[in-house]
Amino acid sequence: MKLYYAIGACSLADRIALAEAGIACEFERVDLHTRTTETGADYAAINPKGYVPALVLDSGEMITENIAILSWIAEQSPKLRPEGPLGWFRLLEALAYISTEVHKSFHAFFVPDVTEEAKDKARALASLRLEYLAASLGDGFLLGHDLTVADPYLFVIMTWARPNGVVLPAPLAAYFERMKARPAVAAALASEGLQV
Ligand SMILES: N[C@@H](CCC(=O)N[C@@H](CS)C(=O)NCC(=O)O)C(=O)O
Repeated sequence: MKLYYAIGACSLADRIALAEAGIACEFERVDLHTRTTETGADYAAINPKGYVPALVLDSGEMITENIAILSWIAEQSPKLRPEGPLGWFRLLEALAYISTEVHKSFHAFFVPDVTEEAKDKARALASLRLEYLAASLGDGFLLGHDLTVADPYLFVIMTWARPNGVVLPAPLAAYFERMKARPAVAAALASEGLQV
């Protein structure tokens, strides 16, 4: 199995989730500017979408999109999804919110030629989206007492907050530290040479 990733990108969520699940995986870095991989391969030929993440399974089949990859990991490792009759749907609900509302609210910080005014608007929207999560967060994880695959995704987006002037609400700042202290998270950060 191989995960195509870029340093510090949302693909880090999949790397962390794979580590939490104990799933062995190879990793191949993608340069998102040149769209080539560290082995010199043309990434667009591997994943026509051109962006990371992409997970190539041992069967050779490829899964793209964080929601799909993280759901696949949760299927392999049921401890990483919430229990109960609505557990699966609570997970999809959280992943969809993180992807389409939280992740997307950071878009302005990663594209060229964005005005400061537009970035200010993005900061306000990102704060609003994070406030919603902070309001229901206890002293555990996003969906309760146990970590699920939604947590690494939220964590990675929070690593983008401070460098872009988005202030984390207090409950999320504490949660960020709890996540950082997990061995799988620390190992994944170290693998990409990141200090957050
Ligand atoms: N819809 C995709 C979005 C993934 C995404 O935004 N990837 C970013 C890195 S976090 C990327 O590769 N951007 C480069 C590009 O779009 O060209 C998903 O949820 O997996």
